[in-house]
Amino acid sequence: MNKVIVAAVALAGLGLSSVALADGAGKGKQSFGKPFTMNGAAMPIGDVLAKAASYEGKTVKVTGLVTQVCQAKGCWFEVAPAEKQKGVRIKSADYSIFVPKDCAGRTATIEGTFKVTTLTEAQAKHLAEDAAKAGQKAPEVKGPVQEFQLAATAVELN
Ligand SMILES: [Cu+2]
Repeated sequence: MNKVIVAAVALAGLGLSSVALADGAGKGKQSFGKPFTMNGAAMPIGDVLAKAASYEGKTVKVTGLVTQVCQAKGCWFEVAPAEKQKGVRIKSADYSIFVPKDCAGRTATIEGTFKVTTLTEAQAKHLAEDAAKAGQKAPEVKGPVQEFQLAATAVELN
């Protein structure tokens, strides 16, 4: 039963991401999810991460560099102040946002709810494997990992 569901979700994800890839070929502006509801400029993600505890559970509008993307389905991506810096993992609040798998290096603006969470070693491993490109080895993961997450409702890629 589980396998059937996973296969169905994977197929749905493939369909959606191939549409997104076709749209994203020119790397213009792309929007995903619902419209933004917060007016005003997005905060640099570094400002939020520097005071992570005070943003726990809050809805924020942030911007940063896409540093990693789920290579399985594009169902999550990571946004950081700069390459090789700790960032925040962005997932859609209701698993409805799939971004192009090649969007690393682009600037993203996201609205969503921020939280600090702890991944089990198994979860962290799974996500590291998702991020590894075909033929690449996932980085090793040991023990639980603290991470920042954003449950996104609106995403814009530039
Ligand atoms: Cu994924």
